[in-house]
Parts: sequence; C-alpha cells; structure tokens
Amino acid sequence: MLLQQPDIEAHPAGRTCRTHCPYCSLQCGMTLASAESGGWTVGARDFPTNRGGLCQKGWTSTELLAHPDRLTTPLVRDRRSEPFRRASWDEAMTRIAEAIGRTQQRYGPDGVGMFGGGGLTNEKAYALGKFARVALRTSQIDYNGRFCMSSAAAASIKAFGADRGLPFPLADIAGAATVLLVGSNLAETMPPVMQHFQEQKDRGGSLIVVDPRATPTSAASTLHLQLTPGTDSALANGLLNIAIKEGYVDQAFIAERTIDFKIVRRIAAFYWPSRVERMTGVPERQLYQAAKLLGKAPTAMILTARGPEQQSNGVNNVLSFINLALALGKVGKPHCGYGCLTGQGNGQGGREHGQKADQLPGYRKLDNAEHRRHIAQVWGVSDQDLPNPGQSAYEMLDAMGQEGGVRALLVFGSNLAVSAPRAAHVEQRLKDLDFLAVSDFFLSETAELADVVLPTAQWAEEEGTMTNLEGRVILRERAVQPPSGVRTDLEILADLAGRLGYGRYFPPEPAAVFEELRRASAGGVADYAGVTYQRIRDNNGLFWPCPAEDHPGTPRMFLDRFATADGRARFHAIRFQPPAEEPDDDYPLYLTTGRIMSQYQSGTQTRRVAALRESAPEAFVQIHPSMARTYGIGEGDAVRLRTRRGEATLIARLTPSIRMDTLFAPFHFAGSGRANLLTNPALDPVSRMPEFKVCAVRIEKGNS
Ligand SMILES: Nc1nc2c(c(=O)[nH]1)N[C@H]1C(S)=C(S)[C@@H](COP(=O)(O)OP(=O)(O)OC[C@H]3O[C@@H](n4cnc5c(=O)[nH]c(N)nc54)[C@H](O)[C@@H]3O)O[C@H]1N2
Ligand SMILES: Nc1nc2c(c(=O)[nH]1)N[C@H]1C(S)=C(S)[C@@H](COP(=O)(O)OP(=O)(O)OC[C@H]3O[C@@H](n4cnc5c(=O)[nH]c(N)nc54)[C@H](O)[C@@H]3O)O[C@H]1N2
Ligand code: SF4
Ligand SMILES: [Mo]
Repeated sequence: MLLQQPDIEAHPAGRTCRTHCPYCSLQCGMTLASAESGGWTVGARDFPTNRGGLCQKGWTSTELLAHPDRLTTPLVRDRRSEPFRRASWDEAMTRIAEAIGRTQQRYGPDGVGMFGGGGLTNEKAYALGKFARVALRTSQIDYNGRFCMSSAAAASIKAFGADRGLPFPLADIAGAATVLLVGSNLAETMPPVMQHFQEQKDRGGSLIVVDPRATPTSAASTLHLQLTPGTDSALANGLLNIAIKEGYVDQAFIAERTIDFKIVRRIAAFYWPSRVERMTGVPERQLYQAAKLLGKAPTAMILTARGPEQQSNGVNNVLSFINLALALGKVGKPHCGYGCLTGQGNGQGGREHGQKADQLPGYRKLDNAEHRRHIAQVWGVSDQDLPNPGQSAYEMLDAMGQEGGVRALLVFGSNLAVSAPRAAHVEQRLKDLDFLAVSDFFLSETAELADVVLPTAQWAEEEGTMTNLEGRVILRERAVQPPSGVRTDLEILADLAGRLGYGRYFPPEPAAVFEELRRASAGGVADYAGVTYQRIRDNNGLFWPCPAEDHPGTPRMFLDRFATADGRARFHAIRFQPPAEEPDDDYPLYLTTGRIMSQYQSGTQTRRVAALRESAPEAFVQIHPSMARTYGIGEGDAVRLRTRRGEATLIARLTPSIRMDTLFAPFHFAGSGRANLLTNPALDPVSRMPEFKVCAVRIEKGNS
C-alpha cells in the first residue's frame, strides 16, 4: 500500500455543522454530525433548493473523508517511468518552483500553464486566476467549465448582456405553466430538484423534455420530443415557425424589449413543420403540441443543459431557444425566462472570477483596458504587467509539449485523462509535458501521470463560498479537521507564490481571499461586494449582483431591463448547421455521452464509494434492442466502439429507451471503457466547447 491511512481528528461527538454537498451545482443543504463511533453522518437540510432532499451521492459523501486511498503526503518522482515516492512538502514545493523557473527561463512565461475546475470554491478560482496572472505572468490558464456550460454562457451574454445560469430562483419553476427542458436529465443529475417540477405539475403545469433518449426525466414529462442528436436548432426554429403562424408571438414585448426580430422571423419561415420533422425526427404532431403548450401558456420557461450545449454549434443551439423564448415574450417576467442548468458545484462562481482564459474577477474581461486597470489596482500590480487572453481548454491541452505550447502544467480540480475529449491524445500530450503537478485528494488518472502530486483538503475540511446554479452565493462551512499532512489549495498557492517571490499577494485564509474578491468584483457584472460570510449564513445565501452590504441581493434578473447597453435583448439569426461529424457507411450510428445517477464526472470520487460503485460498477453503452439484434449483440456482451479518434470496450445494455440510430455511453469510467477515447474535439467557434454530445460511431461485438 502506497499511502497511509489518514488520521482524522474528530470533533466532539454530537457536534452538527450546517454545510452543503461536495458535488453538483444544486449544492444541496446538508448537515454533518460527528458520530459516537467516529466518522460523520450526513443529514439533509431544508434549504430552498433541495428542501430536505439529497441524492445517493450526497448521502455517501463523507465516506471519502477517511478513505484508505486518500493522499496524505506529497508524492514525487524523478522520471515518469519510476514509481512515486513520498516526499516532504518542502521537497515537493521546491520541485514545482524549480520546474516553473526552468520552464519560464527557457520558454517564457507562457511555457507554464494552469488548469482549474468548476468544483473549486470562489476563493480558489479567484486565487488560481490571480496566481497565473501575477505569480506566473502567464496567459495560459483555463478550466473544465469550458467543457461544461460555456456555450450557454456565451449565448446568454450575446442575447441578454450577462450570464447568470438561472436568472431566477429554482422555486419560481413551480409557477411556470409550461417548462421546455432541453437536453437535461435532471432526475439523474440533480434528483432533489425534481420536487420543484412535481410542484409545477401539481399546479397544473406541463413539462416538455427534448432528449434523444427516454430518461427518468422524460418519464416525468407531459411530452417527450426524442430528436436526432445534434438537431436542436432545427427543432427550435421549427417551434418558432409554428408560433409565428399560430399567432403565439408577443408583438408588444418584441417591440418594447428586444431588437432584430425581423431577421429571425425570415429565417424561421424556412423551418416549416414537415421539413423539421424530416430534420429532427420529431413528428409534426408533437411539434404543434409543443408549440401550443408553450405559446398558449401564460408563463413559460426554457431551460437548457449539456445536451444542446456540448456541441460544435452549442452557442447557436442555445441562441435558437433564446429566440423562441423572446418571441413568445416569456423572458424577464415572473415565472418566465431562459436558464442554463449549470453542472459543477461551483460551475457558476467558477466562471466569474478569473480562472477562464479571457477573464478577470467579477466577470470582467482581460481585453478591456478599464477592467484591467481596476483589477490591477486591487491586486497592487501594474495593468501593463497583466498578460493577454490565453488559449481555451482543449486548445491548450492539444498544444502541450509542442512548439509554442505549454511545457509545464499545474492542475487543480480536474481529471483530464478521463474527462477531456479525444482522451488518448490528451493523455499523450500530458506525457509530452516536461513537468506536470496535480493537486488532488486521490491519485486520479491524471495525477498518475504527474511528476509531483500534492494531497489537498476535501470540501468539509475547509471553508469557502460556492455560487449555485441559481446565482446564489452560499457558504460551505468547515466541519472536519483535514488529515495531518494535507494542505488546502489556498495554502499550496500561497506557499508556491512565496517561493516565486510573490508571497504577499496570496493569503492562505479563505476569508481573507473572499474579502479581496469582494473588492475585485465590485462594479463588475458578477458583483459580490455586499456579500459576507455572515450575511450568507443569515439569509440562506445571497444572489449576485449584490453591490453593497445593505443590498438584499438580486434573486431575479432582467425584470425591467436586460444587461445590454440599451437594455434590450437581442435576437440572433440562426440557421441549422449539422454537427461536425455525421453517421456514414464506416461509422453508421450516432454516439452521445453523458451521466448516470450514481457516478460523478471523471469518477475519481464516486468510483471510490462502495454503494455507488456497486450500483454502477463498469463502463457500458446503451443500445436499442432492434439495433443490437442486427449486430448479434446481447445484454451484457462486451462490445467494441470505434470512432475516428479511437476505440473503447464497454458492456452492452439493451434498452428501448434510446433511438434506434443512437448509442449512449456515460463518461465516468477510466481505462479502456473511457467514453472520451471516442469523442470528437470539434470546437464551437465562439465558446470553444468540444462536441461531447455527437459523433459518428461503429459498434462490434466482443474484442474482434
Ligand atoms: N449523477 C451525476 N450528476 C451530475 C453530474 C455527474 O457527473 N453525475 N455532473 C454535474 C455536471 S458538471 C453537469 S454539467 C450536469 C449535467 O447535467 P445534464 O445536462 O442533465 O447531463 P448529461 O447526461 O450530460 O446530458 C443530458 C442529456 O442530454 C441528452 N442529449 C444527448 N445528445 C443530445 C442532443 O443532441 N440534443 C439534446 N437536446 N439532448 C441531447 C442526453 O441523452 C442526456 O440525457 O450534471 C451535474 N450533475
Ligand atoms: N464525454 C463526455 N465528457 C465530458 C462531459 C460529457 O458530458 N461527456 N462533460 C464535461 C463536463 S460538463 C465537465 S464539468 C467535465 C468534468 O470533468 P473533470 O474536470 O475531470 O471533473 P471531476 O471529475 O469533477 O474532476 C475533479 C478532480 O479534481 C479533484 N477535486 C475535486 N475537488 C477539488 C478541490 O477542491 N481541489 C483540488 N485540487 N482537487 C479537487 C477530484 O478528486 C477529481 O480528481 O467533464 C467533461 N467531459
Ligand atoms: S443533487 Fe447534487 S448537490 Fe444534491 S446531494 Fe446530489 S450531488 Fe449533492
Ligand atoms: Mo459540467
């Protein structure tokens, strides 16, 4: 056994701490109570989002605190062919500081890159972005949110002038007469949120689900549109065509609060229902039914998730649904609106405070002179010294170790070897690096490739703020002592900054970082100036923008005006474009990828929880029984999937819930079952989002 058992210093038995779940963006309220027998028990809390509910992942989350695989000492090695050996913090940090110095001397500041995560607290995301710009002076920093909601974020900024995933609280859903849920499997990805949809249903509301698969979410719907993967904007334009024809559009709203409807109207004319049926596979009758449910409803919401967003046309897909919401006049009014269902624990806050390649804190822009000046002044540096925007996540990974690319990489909060598209290529690029350091609490598949691994604290062992999918800033309280030998990411950054001569810029305490973040974000789009830890405790969180300590926060945005210069929302002319790759003779099926209930993301955490592993132990692919018969494939057979990127071996699961022409594989598993060995890194031109949701695939039985 490489690693020692951690010795968790228990708090007095009976102590209960109010906190939030470590995983997804619902950030369910939970309590942790120290048990007589040692360890901690999880309780659900009546927080406005989860109302006393938790999913299986939340209930089992404390199992990882004292897990035998837990890293409790830094690991180093001289050569990647050698096994790791334990090292002191001083040795590990010295190695990293020296590697940074060596690399930057040879290749300049941009020779060193950083990769962050949407699971990091606001304090960490802020510190990471500042560390890159101030201590490393590199432009090369991006994060896994690029793979998550970046298309929806870009679309919201284009249409509304600002991006807050949901511009209204979840509780508003219950009051919407119709909800159109596009490419989201909430019943598995955020189970407790279904309470809000149940309440909506109980009040007589309708739910329309758009997904190529029948899912537990579509099972709760009034109408399921089972479209062909990658045809979302054709569907949205088709619904708009009917809405215009049937007189559902809100002319007064369009005239008062929007611009550019005329061009969109002209484009919608080309998407008559029978044509859209041919393009999307959704029957005309269902198109009319959906348009009517939306058009006649006094209030309606359109919500998107990764289905339409993780495509090379992701931004346009989202814009086409925003067009529909605007045309119906269902935005910027109570119980109405467009929203993106952000995914990671801090998927919202993680995209606001500077770990993105083009961004500064407060949702400011690195290429805006005024924004640069403000942040430079808060940081106490010269704006001349701030680098320019760098490469997006996949572009940075693709260039690693190559001419002009990053040569040394520091990773905080992402497991790229499993979760990045075209994973075998990314794995090779990670190996091409001169130096890789990873901070994690387990030896993830990415950490396994590193030169230095730093053991970091888990969620319950440090405090920090997260911003949930509603834009509500919440506080995760520290409930447990970290095992001895473990440091927080902020402590790691502070130590490293000290070694690079920038120690005074990087306090290790979350509260001190948050105070600075408040000042840095002041006056920005995502303004946290009025948020304090105490106010969060007293108010069940605070919604940004919250510009002053006497400001109540902003649960609902866009009620009077949009965040554009003239206050009006923009329509965008969107023509349907097919995905980058479509089925052909060699690769005759669509492959789409996503999530299942009991695993989380790259699985570093959830594959280590016994109950979760038992319920989803191995990589599998869903295939329609008729299609399986064609290939002679039976339930439980090992099958090989091939795409132009590579091949993967998975177990066949036969289910009539999937379209005949489509396969679905979850991406949570490592090794030869990795879905990302297959996925296409074709990028959206605006958001630089890879096309995780559509590619062309061939299936073969067994290992033949
Ligand atoms: N259990 C669990 N929960 C999670 C996570 C997890 O890993 N596990 N991760 C969290 C994170 S980071 C995120 S981003 C969210 C994601 O949450 P979701 O977006 O709900 O999850 P996905 O399974 O990625 O995709 C949703 C649906 O999109 C459908 N889809 C596939 N192709 C298309 C298409 O072309 N068009 C349309 N309209 N739909 C399509 C899929 O069939 C799938 O059911 O979940 C969060 N919650
Ligand atoms: N094929 C396919 N691929 C996908 C997707 C898909 O739908 N299909 N979805 C994409 C999406 S939406 C996302 S969000 C990404 C997610 O994929 P990843 O970026 O790999 O996300 P995680 O698996 O959550 O990785 C987080 C890692 O950091 C560690 N970690 C967690 N918290 C902390 C912390 O506070 N500090 C440090 N230092 N480490 C921490 C965890 O142990 C884990 O190893 O995957 C993307 N990849
Ligand atoms: S829904 Fe998300 S936040 Fe809630 S318990 Fe499950 S994983 Fe945790
Ligand atoms: Mo995500």
